[in-house]
Amino acid sequence: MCRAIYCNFQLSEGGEVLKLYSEAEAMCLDCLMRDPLRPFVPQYHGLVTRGEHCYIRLEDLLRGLKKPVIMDCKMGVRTYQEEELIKAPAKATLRSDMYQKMVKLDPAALSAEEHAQGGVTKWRYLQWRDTTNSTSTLGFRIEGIMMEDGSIQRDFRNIMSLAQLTEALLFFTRSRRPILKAFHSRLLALHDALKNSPFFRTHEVIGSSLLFVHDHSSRASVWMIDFGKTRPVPDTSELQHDVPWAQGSREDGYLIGLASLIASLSQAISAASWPKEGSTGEESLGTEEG
Ligand code: I3P
Repeated sequence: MCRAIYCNFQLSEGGEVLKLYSEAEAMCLDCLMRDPLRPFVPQYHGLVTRGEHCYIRLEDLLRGLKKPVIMDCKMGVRTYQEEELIKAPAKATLRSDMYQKMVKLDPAALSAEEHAQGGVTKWRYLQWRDTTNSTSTLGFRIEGIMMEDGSIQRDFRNIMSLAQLTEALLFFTRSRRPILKAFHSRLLALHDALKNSPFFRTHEVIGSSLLFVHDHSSRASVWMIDFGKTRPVPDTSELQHDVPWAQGSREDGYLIGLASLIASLSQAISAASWPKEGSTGEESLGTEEG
């Protein structure tokens, strides 16, 4: 989440957010400003140069919020582009950092050859990563949650089941029903907008997140962010986004993730209505519920 929200961002003088320029992302944002999805993405104000770098000028989604709590959900059944997959065998740069992350979580997932090399390709890592959490099965994963005090909780990144995701949503919202309901309505509206969006029909949306934000005053919203790995499909093609991916189809499973999120929010709303005896709704997360 830190990568997505702050690490390559700077605050500009006008209260806008500056994000390091990417041609692919700028093209997507330009297109989105003329699409039914516009109300769901940060407003794009063009480019600006600061020193040696060029930046994308974006609406600050946190403006006016007091001590916001933020959750970043990375959408889709995969987080690598098909072009990464095609290039992978040819451009076999080995990443020792990614190998180390795999060793730490699941050394048995690595082959003897990979252990001997002490490195894996990025594609190999991303593909493995997508199967160690809810990405490949439920079509999204929680990348992280930023608390009121600015601390970032990443314990959610290996969550696999819908029940665990519901627990995470209850933790994130402190079981506050109005916030859960606001997120639920916003996602239903997003679903309608996606169905009517020419942009969505014609783009493979990879590595893009839904950013959930709320604060003490119960202001709550959800935004689509991060389009650096989103690519247009060839002229005559259109994607469905709600079918499993098969190599060559370019399907991203974005709507599978959205349906899972909506289902999880519905469960959280029911759970928030009937708090367990003695429950504050603020229990710590991390327990598997079945
Ligand atoms: C990172 C995550 C990011 C990926 C990044 C990985 O791993 O998969 O999506 O960036 O690659 O390190 P983790 O989930 O363990 O944090 P991209 O989505 O931009 O490819 P990077 O190290 O090459 O930036």
